[in-house]
Amino acid sequence: MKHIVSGIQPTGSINIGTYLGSIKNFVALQNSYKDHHFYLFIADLHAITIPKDRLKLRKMIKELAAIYLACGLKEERLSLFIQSEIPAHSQMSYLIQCFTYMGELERMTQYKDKAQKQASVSSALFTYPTLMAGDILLYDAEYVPVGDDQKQHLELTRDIAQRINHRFEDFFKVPKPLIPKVGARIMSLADPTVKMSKSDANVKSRIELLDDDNIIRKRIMSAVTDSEGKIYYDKVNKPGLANLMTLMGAVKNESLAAIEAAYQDKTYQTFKEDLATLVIDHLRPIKERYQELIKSDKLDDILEKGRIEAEKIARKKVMKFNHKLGLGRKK
Ligand code: AQP
Repeated sequence: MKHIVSGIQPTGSINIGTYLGSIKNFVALQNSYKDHHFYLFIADLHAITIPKDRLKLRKMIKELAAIYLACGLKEERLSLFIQSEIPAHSQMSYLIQCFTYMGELERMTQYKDKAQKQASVSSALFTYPTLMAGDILLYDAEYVPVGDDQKQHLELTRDIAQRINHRFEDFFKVPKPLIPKVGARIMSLADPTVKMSKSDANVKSRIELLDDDNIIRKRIMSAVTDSEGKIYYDKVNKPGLANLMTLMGAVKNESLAAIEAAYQDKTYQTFKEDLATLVIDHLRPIKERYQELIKSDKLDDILEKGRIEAEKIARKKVMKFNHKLGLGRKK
């Protein structure tokens, strides 16, 4: 059985950017990659590379677990687990650091962006890509579905895997990225030059999956556009409108050309009203399923089953790697 691996950080309530860039894609992949098993995790170790409030983090971990399932992932084809509950992730990250160069980590654009926003930068933020590489390589993933912004980290993972394989004869499977064609990068509604993020201080920058309908409509109606008043896709000169068109395309599974054709004679107001209705209708069943899941014991059972399944694979892989490296005692 081949494996697909991915994770999301519980750094805040899940927004429509993360949903369209990753979770919606996972659901589609579960339907098209029927012979693959999914290892999906809640990346809580990644989340603490920037300090987090303890109680809020715990709440977000549970919320994210429920969101994954509420979005339509089938539990029977999935091991859903919490990263920190599998010690092999931290162990593998350290081993991988021994094969990663400072220069490689210094080139990571996400590190540079995030470090800029911090008064003091933890070394874990710097080595974050080695934790991510370990997350993937532990499970010998065939594919890793990621948004556009994680592409660089995945390329580094591939480089490290190839470097280790060169020394230890194909020890790791070299993973391939799966990047969605539309929705790979949803931008902030308040500033379309930056990515929509869970931790953006401006709540108007995003739509959260659990937002009330009236908030969703308000956010879309007040999203930044331009004064030209004509609907066509131009990412450079009309980034706000281009972002909303991308949003519509990703929710509807429709091409930008089709959206352009449907709205060429319409106003921004009509377009935004239609987009708001579309998003509200799309999120309604997700919110309903979420409310059922968050109250039930089922969620804990699924996370425990996922922990046991993931632990089995990950522990074996890290032990094997320890052995290859000559660590510990020979058994
Ligand atoms: N705006 C987005 N558009 C498309 N895809 C996105 N992803 C995140 N934001 C968008 C994709 O979702 C996956 C999980 O991301 P993550 O939460 O692990 O990390 P992130 O990219 O750092 O997300 P945030 O929201 O920006 O987190 P904070 O604010 O905590 O830094 C990834 O595949 C990502 O590409």
